[in-house]
Amino acid sequence: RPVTQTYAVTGMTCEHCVRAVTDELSALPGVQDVRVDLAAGSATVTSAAPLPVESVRAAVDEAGYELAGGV
Ligand code: 9UX
Repeated sequence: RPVTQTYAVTGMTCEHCVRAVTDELSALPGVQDVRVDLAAGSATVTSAAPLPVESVRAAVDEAGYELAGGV
């Protein structure tokens, strides 16, 4: 069944940042839903199976932001 995980993302300061992170995370294989919370600095990702954290980190990096901590 789907897995939902919330990650801390640093560096987002506007809705364009939110869009960039949302788009990159949405492109990962198996991702079904992405909710990015600008105020909280978080991204909540629902996927068909658990995502490798390095895939999530790479997607956030690609968008121009950083995954905080190891999650
Ligand atoms: Mo505008 Mo959000 O440069 O980084 S996209 S603040």
